[in-house]
Amino acid sequence: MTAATAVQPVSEADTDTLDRYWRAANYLAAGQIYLTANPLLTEPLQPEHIKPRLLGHWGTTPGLNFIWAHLNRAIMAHDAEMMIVIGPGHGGPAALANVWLEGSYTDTYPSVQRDSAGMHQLFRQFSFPGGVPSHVAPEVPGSIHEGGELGYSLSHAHGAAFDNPDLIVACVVGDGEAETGPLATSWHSHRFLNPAGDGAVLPILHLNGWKIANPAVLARLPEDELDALLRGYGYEPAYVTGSHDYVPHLEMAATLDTAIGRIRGIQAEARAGRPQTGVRWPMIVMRTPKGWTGPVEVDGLPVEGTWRAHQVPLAEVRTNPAHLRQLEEWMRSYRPEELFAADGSPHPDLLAHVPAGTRRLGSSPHANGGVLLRDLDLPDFRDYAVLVQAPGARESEPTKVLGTMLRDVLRRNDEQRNFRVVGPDETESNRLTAVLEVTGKAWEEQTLPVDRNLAPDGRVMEILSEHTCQGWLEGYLLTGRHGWFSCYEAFIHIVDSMFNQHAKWLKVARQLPWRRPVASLNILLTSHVWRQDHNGFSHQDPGFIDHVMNKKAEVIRVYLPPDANTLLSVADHCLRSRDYVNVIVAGKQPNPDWLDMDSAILHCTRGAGIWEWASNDGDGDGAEPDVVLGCAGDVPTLEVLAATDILRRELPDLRVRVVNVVDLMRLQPAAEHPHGMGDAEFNALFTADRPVIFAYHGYPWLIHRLTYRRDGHNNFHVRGYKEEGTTTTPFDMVMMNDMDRFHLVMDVIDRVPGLAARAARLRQQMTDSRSRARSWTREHGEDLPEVRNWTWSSR
Ligand SMILES: Cc1ncc(C[n+]2csc(CCOP(=O)(O)OP(=O)(O)O)c2C)c(N)n1
Repeated sequence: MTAATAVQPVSEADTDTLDRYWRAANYLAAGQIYLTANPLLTEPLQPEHIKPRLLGHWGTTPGLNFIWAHLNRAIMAHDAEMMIVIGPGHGGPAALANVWLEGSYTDTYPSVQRDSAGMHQLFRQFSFPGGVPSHVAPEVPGSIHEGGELGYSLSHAHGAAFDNPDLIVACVVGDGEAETGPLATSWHSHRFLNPAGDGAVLPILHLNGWKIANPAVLARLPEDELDALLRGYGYEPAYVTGSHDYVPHLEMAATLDTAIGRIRGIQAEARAGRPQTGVRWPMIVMRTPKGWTGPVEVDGLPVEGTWRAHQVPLAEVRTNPAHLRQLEEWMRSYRPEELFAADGSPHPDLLAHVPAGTRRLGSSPHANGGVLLRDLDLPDFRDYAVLVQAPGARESEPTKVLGTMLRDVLRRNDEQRNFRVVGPDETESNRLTAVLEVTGKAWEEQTLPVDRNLAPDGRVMEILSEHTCQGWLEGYLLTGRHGWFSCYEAFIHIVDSMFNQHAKWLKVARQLPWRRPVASLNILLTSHVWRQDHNGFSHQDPGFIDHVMNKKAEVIRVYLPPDANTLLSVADHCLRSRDYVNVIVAGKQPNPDWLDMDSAILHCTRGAGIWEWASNDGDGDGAEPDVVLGCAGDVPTLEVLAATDILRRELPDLRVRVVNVVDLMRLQPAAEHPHGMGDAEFNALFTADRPVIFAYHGYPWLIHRLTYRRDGHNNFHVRGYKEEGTTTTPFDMVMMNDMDRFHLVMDVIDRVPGLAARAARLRQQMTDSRSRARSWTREHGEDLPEVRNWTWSSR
């Protein structure tokens, strides 16, 4: 990176070039929205040249084109490496126009050349069946941010900037987008951005005044109030204002020059060992009309500079000759004959400020992060194994054990700086504390003597905004790095919608051969539904798994490791995987260690399997089980084993098979999910005709949803979380939801044919045990000793 250098101010000739480029981009954007033929307007516009369905968003587009044109110049003038994140990603026509003009589009899609045939194709395919989406979707080179769901631009931009010291990420924030919760909190992201080791983000707040139908709040604030707000967020705002009559090329160029100079100045100081607190990063507030340069009025109503410009300013072009005429006048106002040669290629002079090769915004390798992805240097996860001499003989805290492995992942990859751990203030609460032995928690603001583990270059990132955590990590992953997100299970729902968007992105990206695979998004859910001693009902919701299950099977994985060694094995697998969202649910409380490491690896490789040591079916004589006890999740596994213990003691003739499921997707049919089991295997495991009592970590109907096509589905009886909870003991919690060992035994008695009469006394004992366990908690404030101290006794 070059240090702050004096840059030639732009000349009038430069602004003329920039303006020609801008006009070309605006022309190409309008053409995409409207035209299906006659792209260069070589003949008068006819209704048959117009698309039958007019789709797309014009309003934000000319402003985006203006920004892109100026970023190009700044990249060249400052020899800068830049990337663009477009918050109002509905402005797809702008991104497509620019990547076509700069040649990135043709490099990515050689069938769309920079000539009239290519322009025709560019126009026709936009928002057209079988063509390309109207947004800055994965199909658009140079993008890591769809923008369809507003709010995530700044957090994505910061994720891209972390550990990319030479990169400046220009981030366009819509003034409507700025009203969203995620965006509002993400202004603080720079407080976690280290000028020495990270790149920079240059926010460009696009005050075009309107959303779909309403004014945007920030656009209507008195200037001093807006300025105070942005300064309060820690920025040094600079203002660029344009209007119908005035295009502020000179101001924009000078403002970008100052901003980049300032960024480099801040970085130079920090990199020279003179870090400062309270750094004020530059940002630009660009106030220009919505639908700038488009129709001023349509049918006597104002359009340019109003909400009416948001989508398609002229709606009836095919049927209304006045609209058709107006469109032609509008498009000809850009003087395409001055911008494009007869063969449709852009005149080389208007590309004078367009950078070359990978400096083009549409060709940034950071925006196709898989090309930069380096494998993590992973330790051997077996080295962190807990010793298991007999199943359940010892306990450990699974996430604490995992923390030691993650610590070493951080340590081993410290030099390549491509792994971060994010979480909303919970890394220690989630018992991943060991990671802090090798790094700090990122923090650029003031510190107090009482603070612990804060460090400007910390690789653990904590902000109490699940949105920002998720956005940072998505930006980090999509630019070719790796990470780990740990979150309280109930509050991961805060990012349901962000998860949706990321899963959609992955689904589409996987179908684009030029987008290289990126590291998976690993989400560890802990402090889960069954262990809420401190908090209770508000902190109980295992429904994220149900939500995740709605997404395309090829990008979704859900793991429920029952103990520490299986968690280690699952984590290793997830850290090596690509292009998935891996959801791992694991407890942080002391939990029996069931499997030694070799068995854990075998079990995780199978994904679901019979726990021979717990089962007594097939003992010697190969007889079939009378009942299958299924379990998925650490607490359900504990309860199933405790129930098995009772059954084997009290009903020794009953043949019980215990099946544990660690990879939830194994339950699905093979046709539905790549991990799905074939029917023969499923029947062998669960039988086609024996009762299956299944204890599941989350809401019970998910297991039904996953198994409804199986032969034995009618025999599946699932216990899980029934939305009952409060601040109470662990066992009371499972009893409240009828997933306790006593209830599972009752379920077995009720479901195994012939057992009801034979085991009536045991059933009654179980009811009594539940009552006793409940009264004990009321009297003593803790669980019954026989429950608390229960351990698996192998027989
Ligand atoms: C979270 C979310 N809520 C609602 C919408 C619907 N929507 C699409 S564009 C838009 C207005 C956006 O305004 P702004 O961010 O200022 O963009 P611009 O005016 O530049 O188009 C809205 C509300 C959305 N895309 N995402």
